[in-house]
Amino acid sequence: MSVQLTPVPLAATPLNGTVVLDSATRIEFVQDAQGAAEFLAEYLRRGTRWPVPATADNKQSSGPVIRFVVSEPVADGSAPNNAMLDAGTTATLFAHEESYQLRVEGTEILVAATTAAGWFWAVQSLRQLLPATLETAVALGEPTAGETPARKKTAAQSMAAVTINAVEILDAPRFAYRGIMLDLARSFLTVPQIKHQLDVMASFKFNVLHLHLSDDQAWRIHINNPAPNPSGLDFEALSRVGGPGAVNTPGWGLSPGIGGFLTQDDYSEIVAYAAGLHIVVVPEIDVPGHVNAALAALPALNPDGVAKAMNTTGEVGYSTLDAQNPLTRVFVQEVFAQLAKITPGPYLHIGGDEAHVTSKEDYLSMVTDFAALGAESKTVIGWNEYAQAQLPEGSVIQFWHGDQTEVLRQINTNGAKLIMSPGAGSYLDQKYVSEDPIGLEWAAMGDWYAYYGWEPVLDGVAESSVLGIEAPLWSETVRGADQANWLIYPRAIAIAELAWSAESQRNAQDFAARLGGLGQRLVNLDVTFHPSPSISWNAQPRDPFANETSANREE
Ligand code: TNX
Repeated sequence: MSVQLTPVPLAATPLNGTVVLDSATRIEFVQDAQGAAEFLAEYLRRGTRWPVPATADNKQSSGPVIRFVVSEPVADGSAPNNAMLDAGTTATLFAHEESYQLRVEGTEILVAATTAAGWFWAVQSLRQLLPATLETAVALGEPTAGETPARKKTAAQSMAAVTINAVEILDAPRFAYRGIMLDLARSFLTVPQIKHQLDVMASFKFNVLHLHLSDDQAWRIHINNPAPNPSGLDFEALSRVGGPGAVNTPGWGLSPGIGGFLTQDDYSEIVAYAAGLHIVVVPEIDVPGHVNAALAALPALNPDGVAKAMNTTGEVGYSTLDAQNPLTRVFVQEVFAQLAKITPGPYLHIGGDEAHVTSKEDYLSMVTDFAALGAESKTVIGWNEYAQAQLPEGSVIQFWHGDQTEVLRQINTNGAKLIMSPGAGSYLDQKYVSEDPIGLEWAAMGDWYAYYGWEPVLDGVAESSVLGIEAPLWSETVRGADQANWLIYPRAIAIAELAWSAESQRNAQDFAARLGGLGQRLVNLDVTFHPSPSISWNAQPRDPFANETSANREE
């Protein structure tokens, strides 16, 4: 088997000997690498109880030392030298802003990159070269139940020494966009649960968290009433009326969906925490369909001026905004503007899927307008149906199913970029097997293998038009973080490798062996993964369904 790293790196060359880290281990960093260096220092301190001083100097003194440096430029021949890569590959590799080099040899570990993200991903790789016991959480006697970021825990006792085999790793991602989507609308997750998810995602080099914040059943982000508020729309009713909603029909999930909403401060807290992990948050407000909760909160958006009743079934495709109502665009503009203002990332997701009761003419006119409104401050993303509309140049299309004609037209004539989220192969809400207690089955049931083995570049599309891959977790049947993690892991790890690793390095058998070795790490991170029977796991998770009563289970 190759080096024990997932996603598998572009190149890993075993070197002679080992590096021994102990309580004298220090970290030295160039200024730009401070964030990653301090992340690692804190990680080592908590996992080992060593002091691990981290300083911005470069004394070149003897080890054990972990040195964060700037990658040498390639052109002058002083390129990182690696037997597995020719000079051309090395040059391309090191032109990539997220690339890094990790050299473990003698008494030091060299962490080389040119960007904060590059150093940070190097640290995530280094984590996996260290013992799983450093992933401090449950194993050290402080169960978190998914409530607290696991890496905030501290080891019970000081560790003696850690030995790492000497190795050189050169790495860079295949795709720039590597995401997971959480559907907060059908069932809510709390801020600590979302932060925990971010911690785990970062360890597999995911760099996007897409939050599905509104749907028929609920509205999950507080919107303030603007002052002045000439439309008279009571935006604060969105979270007041729509916040408590969730999928709540027998047969959908083992227990009722969970309500709640994020204040704008909650949202900003998530965004800031994600930024510290080099993860960008993409907020989604789904329009013009999937809007029943908004129509329940704001009567004036309805053609007859009467508020819809909240609807907490799992049905889709029955609601629509009214293209003829002038308040529709006022509503969308205000919501987008407030969300854009608290979103430092470049993207705003405007939905656009399954508007089955919107006439084609109304759909095209609304989505064209909504995309233009979103594009005033961000690059818009929409589900692939929205490719029929007139989109601003360079918009992003998230492909989930159906006809590709309009998608290809937008890519080939309007500079659109693609995010691949095919139902079969990336949807994390689908069951593993039909007996599963939760999950849907409309797209395709399957385990990690089905998520590992597909080609993300569509026929007729250049690889450069594919931004990346996102795996969505829809939550009609998912209750809380443990059940979410059971559906997400290990399949999202397959997606992480598909999104990060070079096609030439991917191998299902090798992946399966590495995956089994991640079991203890996931357990220590308090991730209640699905113990896929085809994998020989080195540890088993606790039961994510333990809190469901047998009455619930029989439903
Ligand atoms: C389709 S995927 C939807 C969601 C559902 C999901 C369930 C997409 C853009 N729309 O509204 O939650 O199927 O798998």
